[in-house]
Amino acid sequence: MATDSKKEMFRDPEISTASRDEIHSIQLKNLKNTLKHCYDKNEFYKKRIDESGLNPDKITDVSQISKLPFTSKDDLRDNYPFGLFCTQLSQVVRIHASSGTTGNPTVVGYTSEDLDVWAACLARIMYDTGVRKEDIVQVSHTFGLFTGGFGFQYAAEKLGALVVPISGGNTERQLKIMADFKTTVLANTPSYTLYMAEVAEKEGVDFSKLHLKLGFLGAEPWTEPMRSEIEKRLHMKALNSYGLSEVIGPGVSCECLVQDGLHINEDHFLAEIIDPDTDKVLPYGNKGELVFTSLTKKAFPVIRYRTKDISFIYEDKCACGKTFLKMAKPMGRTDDMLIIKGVNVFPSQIEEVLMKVKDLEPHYLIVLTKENFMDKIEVWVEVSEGIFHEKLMDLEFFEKSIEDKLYSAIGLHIKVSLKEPKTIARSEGKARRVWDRRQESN
Ligand code: DLL
Repeated sequence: MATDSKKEMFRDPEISTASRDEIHSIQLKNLKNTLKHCYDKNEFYKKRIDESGLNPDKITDVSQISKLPFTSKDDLRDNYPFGLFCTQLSQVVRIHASSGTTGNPTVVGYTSEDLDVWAACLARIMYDTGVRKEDIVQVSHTFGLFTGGFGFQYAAEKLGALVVPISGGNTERQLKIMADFKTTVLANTPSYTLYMAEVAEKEGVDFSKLHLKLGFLGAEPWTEPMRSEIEKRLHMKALNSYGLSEVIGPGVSCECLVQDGLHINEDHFLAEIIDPDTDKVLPYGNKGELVFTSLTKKAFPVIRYRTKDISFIYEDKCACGKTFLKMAKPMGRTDDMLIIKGVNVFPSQIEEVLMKVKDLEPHYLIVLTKENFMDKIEVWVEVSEGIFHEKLMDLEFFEKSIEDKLYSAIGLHIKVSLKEPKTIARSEGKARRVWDRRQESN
């Protein structure tokens, strides 16, 4: 990764290192424009803004946005497919959508200007972590209605890198291309990245002999122990990249090389944290639900979109020089939270414990069932090669010791069931960590 003195169009260090006052004034200007645009172009938003009594022209501080109601996934579904678009459909050049398990998918649209903004957001992140036009970027996120593939494709192209749009799946081929093309940067989900490591070991591919330096990993929650495992096995630095289709896709926020919190692209996205139960805005540093307002999109702006992702936001004098607010890596989603016997549990808390135990593989599944009308939680987790064939007694002892660790971290008895290596389904995209079988049980 070489240095590049030429000023590129996505390079605007004067914004990402500006004073907080300057950032606020950029946000204020962009917020007013966005609200006016939504008001003029969309009946749904016009009604909402009228009802709130807020006059976009009279806003003097971005915090006044709290007068406006939230936009929820249900609002998007109720207006399926194009009801919340704020431009003519003829100006929309791209659609993405998020699947969702029930009901209509949520559909998002981009004008060609929006696509430029999106690419610039992510290109800036990549550039600031050292990615240059000499790099070879392998995009193993899927291409399609999911934003991961195209998001990284256009961003990496914008900074002039060579992009390999391989998409997800066919892991042996991924590894061959990684070796043959001398891939230096990987865009992927963390779970699929780990699977790549597993296949590489089976195929005799040695990552220390490949050229990977940096991975932008995201689209699902992951933990610090998982990061260490990925960095160790793939011989690269792994950065957490966050985004969601409703807000733009990847490029909303990402870690810098300091790897301590994700800088939010604040000139494009206004972040708030709210208490998901009371809907009240929380001061910086408090954990709650992330809410985003887009500040520069035209086809599909969102006002106070409730992400259901749990995090906290904070100011930090980051060693990288950026002054953008940071968000902590998302710990899970309000709708991921399991309530078992009155205890709130997030899959990521279970992962955190499992990943610190020696001789366990980073492949697990949380299985929920019902017994006598009571919820039962069990975690299946693979043990390392070799261990499984040791005496059964030892395995039982091992299971019990993990159950104790889970109990002391979470305060809940979670049954542990050790599984043979490579028996839990792998993902080539976002991993599914919970198998809810409660409807099947009594
Ligand atoms: O996952 C966009 C993306 C693509 C982000 C590639 C990063 C890399 P959706 O499919 O709409 O968009 O899913 C969005 O995924 O609300 C979070 O719950 C989760 N998510 C995304 N990034 C992270 C992350 C893309 N770094 C939903 N950590 C979000 C935890 C994440 N969860």
